[in-house]
Amino acid sequence: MITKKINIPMTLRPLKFLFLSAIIGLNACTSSPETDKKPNIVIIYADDLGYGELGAYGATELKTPNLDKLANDGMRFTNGHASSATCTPSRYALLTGVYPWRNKSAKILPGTAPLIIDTAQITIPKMLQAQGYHTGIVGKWHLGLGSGDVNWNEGISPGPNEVGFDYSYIMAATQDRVPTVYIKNGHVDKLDPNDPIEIDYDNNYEGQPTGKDNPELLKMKWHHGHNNTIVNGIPRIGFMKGGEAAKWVDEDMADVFLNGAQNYVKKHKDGLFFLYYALQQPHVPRTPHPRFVGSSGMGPRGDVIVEADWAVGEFIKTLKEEGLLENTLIIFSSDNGPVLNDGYYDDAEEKIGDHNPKGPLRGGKYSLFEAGTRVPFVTYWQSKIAPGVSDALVSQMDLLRSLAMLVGSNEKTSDSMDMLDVLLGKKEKGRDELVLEATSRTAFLKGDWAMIPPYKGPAVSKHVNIELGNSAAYQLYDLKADIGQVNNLSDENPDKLAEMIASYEAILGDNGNNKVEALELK
Ligand code: NG6
Ligand code: CA
Repeated sequence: MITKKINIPMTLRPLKFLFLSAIIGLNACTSSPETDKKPNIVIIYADDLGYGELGAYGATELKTPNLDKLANDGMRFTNGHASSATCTPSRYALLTGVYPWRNKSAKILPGTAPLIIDTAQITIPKMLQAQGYHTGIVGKWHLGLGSGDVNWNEGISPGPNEVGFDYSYIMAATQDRVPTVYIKNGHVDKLDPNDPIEIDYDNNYEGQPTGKDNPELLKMKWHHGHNNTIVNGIPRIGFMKGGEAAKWVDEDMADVFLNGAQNYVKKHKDGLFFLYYALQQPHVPRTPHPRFVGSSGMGPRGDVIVEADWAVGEFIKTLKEEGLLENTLIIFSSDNGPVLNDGYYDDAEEKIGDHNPKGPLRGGKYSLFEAGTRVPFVTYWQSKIAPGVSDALVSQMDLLRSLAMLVGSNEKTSDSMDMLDVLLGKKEKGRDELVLEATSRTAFLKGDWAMIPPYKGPAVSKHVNIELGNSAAYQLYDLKADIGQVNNLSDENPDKLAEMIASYEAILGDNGNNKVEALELK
């Protein structure tokens, strides 16, 4: 687009937009029936992708041309946050618009956990359904299924279809957890009824090899945890029996989810649709398709990021071919920050070279420091969003209310704020404040400041080698001057600290907790 070449500061962007609208003959600032048509909406959500992982966010060693194009042709947010430094809580907040710490079940879930979204609760897909959208999810779920003791051989409910998705094609939890099968609209896909599935997170099934006892059967070795049932030569978390024909092939997963996403939009192109395309990369186990092995020079972790970038490119190509790209709002982000060794020996640390997954930030996945939750965050809508960069503070939790505003819905939640104009690049000012969560602890952002209350527990997780944010004292950082959170100003600036604590406690109310929950890394 012509606009790409013109670099105008954010403050002048409204002018830029008018100017460009004039030269390209569009009148994007006044409404007409055509331009007021509701868009299709797609959320593409990566798993464990860090702030510094994309070229558009400063990566130089890893090539991500498709995501860079999306970011450079859309609004690229430099201060966009996942709600948590781990997956389940972030996904809960994304879909429900509610802080994850309000729901005590919003923690990293085993594959057998019950659904943690109340089926009466409003969600993005439910809100959009009521506005005439067809809604689908393809990819990682990790929000629990059923109401306890799921029989995997029958209808699995409640799940995505009961909280607003008309169509679902998912993995239940994570790629490293059983059950290692795809679930389509509440039924295990390709299940042979003569080979029923059993799942147990505590006890193995008799005679079944495990990662712990049978290292000779492994093509990927476990580093911590991940030593239960072996599927496809990869030891998992949890025990699984049966379901041979239904088991996924990890190396095909990117293609399977991509095809699912492409088929979904092809099928629903004539009406309005919402697709939540939840990528599995670069979460462990990192299993690039052979086409991508070696593509990054960084081992499997880099290779699956290249693979994810390719998949996003292919998906956007499909939108284009189907004539849908003009009027589809695409939101791209990640559920939490990066981690290198997350439980398998896969060369992630050894081959990282000069790539810096967290960019200039401190911490990573599981951390209360910025790299835990500050992630790539991009909005793209060819006919409505002019390319730009925004420093506004935005949270994924705000999507519910913002998308409601976009489509004319009155739905609101306790915590989701209307950031529509910010997401569309029409307004510069984002949130004033935001509570962050990481493994049941919370921290606080306000203005340029970050405050982390004292927590017991290790400063650094030795397994994943990440600074968790735990300290005996309050931490206070001026992110404007110190984005790397090096200088703790809590002693120097007691007034600011007191102000931060007061605002934070006012939001948390009875949910305030300074107790540590030990990070469960077996
Ligand atoms: C941890 C796992 C880790 C990953 C994480 C969830 C162990 C030792 N570690 O407990 O590998 O699966 O849970 O990641 O089991 S998340 O992105 O879904 O939150
Ligand atoms: Ca994750």
